[in-house]
Amino acid sequence: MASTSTSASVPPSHKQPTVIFCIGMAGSGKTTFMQRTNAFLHGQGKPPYVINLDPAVTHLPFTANIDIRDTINYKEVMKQYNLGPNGGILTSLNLFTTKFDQVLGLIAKRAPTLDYILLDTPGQIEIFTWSASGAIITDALAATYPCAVAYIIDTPRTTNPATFMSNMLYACSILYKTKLPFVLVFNKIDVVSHEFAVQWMTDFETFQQALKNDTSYMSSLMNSMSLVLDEFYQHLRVVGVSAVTGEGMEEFFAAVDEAVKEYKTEYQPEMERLIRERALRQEREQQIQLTNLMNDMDIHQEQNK
Ligand SMILES: Nc1nc2c(ncn2[C@@H]2O[C@H](COP(=O)(O)OP(=O)(O)OP(=O)(O)O)[C@@H](O)[C@H]2O)c(=O)[nH]1
Ligand SMILES: [Mg+2]
Repeated sequence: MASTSTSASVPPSHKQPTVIFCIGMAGSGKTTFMQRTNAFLHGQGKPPYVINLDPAVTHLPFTANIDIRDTINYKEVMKQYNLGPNGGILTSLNLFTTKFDQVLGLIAKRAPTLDYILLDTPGQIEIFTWSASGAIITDALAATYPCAVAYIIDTPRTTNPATFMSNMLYACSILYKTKLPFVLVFNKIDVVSHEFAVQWMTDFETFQQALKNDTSYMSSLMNSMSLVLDEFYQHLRVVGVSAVTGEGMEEFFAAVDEAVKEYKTEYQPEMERLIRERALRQEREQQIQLTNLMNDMDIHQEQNK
């Protein structure tokens, strides 16, 4: 976990907006969900601070306060560095991250008047979740503000047990990588209800039943994995939403409130412990260096006598 200078400069008494990272598979509805969340918060009289980190998006259905596309031209980056589309997005994000201290500065100025900061991430999920830039951005924000990951799932495309399982494994890996409180957002419930998913997650038997028709070796593998995932499910908040109709937005924000509590009781103390440990280690190293220097000086003086 990275600490930043801003974390030290914000007194705990200051109002601190909650940061929501919208992460999910390509086409799961992250950008539409951002648009809906933005509209919902405007309706509540709590306009959020909106950041777009997707350099490849052609049309944003909301106005972003900070847009990666304002400073980085993704097509130019592809040309200049001779890259394909994914390499281009990753390099654009890396270039943007080198200026992220400026973004933190802008956010810090606005933070006292804000309730929420929303971040949209690139369609290719691993570009954000498995890159150094993604880690720097999440860690830098999480060092200062309460953060939650909204993991957006395309519900109609997750009704198959194998697809469901792989999506959950991906979510699990992101949870363990970021260590941030998680909200599983089953999107597009105007098309398919997320009830089946809630059942699979809360009642192991129903998932077993769904797997019964599958007699391949994958079936027994999934059986075992679903047992492993049971522990993961225990620590999650699950909501169903429709980014198109706006259904489920109150439930989503109730889940975010819960996630913020978890941030304060689990993530923050752990982060502070790591910062204390690092400071102690640095102090010890300085002490050793000082002792070595004193010893060297003693030897030098002895030789000159
Ligand atoms: N029916 C329905 N369609 C939705 C919903 N949310 C998003 N969509 C549609 O899903 C498609 C993808 O939505 P986006 O918001 O672009 O998804 P995204 O995750 O940002 O996509 P990338 O950034 O390209 O990965 C669009 O056609 C949206 O209209 C929803 O709640 N219901
Ligand atoms: Mg998008």
